[in-house]
Amino acid sequence: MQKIIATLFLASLATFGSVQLSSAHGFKGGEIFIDHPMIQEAPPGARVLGGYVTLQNNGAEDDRLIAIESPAAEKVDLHQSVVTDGIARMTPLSEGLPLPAGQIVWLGDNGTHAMFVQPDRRYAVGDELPATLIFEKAGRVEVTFKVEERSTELAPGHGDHGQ
Ligand SMILES: [Cu+2]
Repeated sequence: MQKIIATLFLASLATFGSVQLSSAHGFKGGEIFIDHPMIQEAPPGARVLGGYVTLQNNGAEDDRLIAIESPAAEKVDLHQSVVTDGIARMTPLSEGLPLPAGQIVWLGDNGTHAMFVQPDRRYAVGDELPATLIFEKAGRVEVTFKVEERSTELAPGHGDHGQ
């Protein structure tokens, strides 16, 4: 289960403070506040892009991110990278990402990420990708992922995946 994570979230803000400030953007779907959906810039020809987003459940009921769709990619998977003996492996988040009532969850914690497979073109820093987040209760919410500079803090080993 995902651990929630005020502390890690704050740590990430510290790490990416300037980026966060310069490109903060948020969306709202029902009781879910969707903060700062971002994608890490990848080298030309990359077949996958890693996406990250902060999800704040302000409601009284638990919810769940069950899927992401994007017209800019062949498909989007929810993944978790687990590093075992120095080798990163991807496992699907088959139950989605749980969003307990009153909690902030970062898709990005513990190696979790959205994987945009086969993007339709190269996306560079500053570009935007449209996507729809699909929640169990809050339903479908349209958002925009912004492309930012790559950081090794996110999804260890992701660069080795699928390339
Ligand atoms: Cu992945």
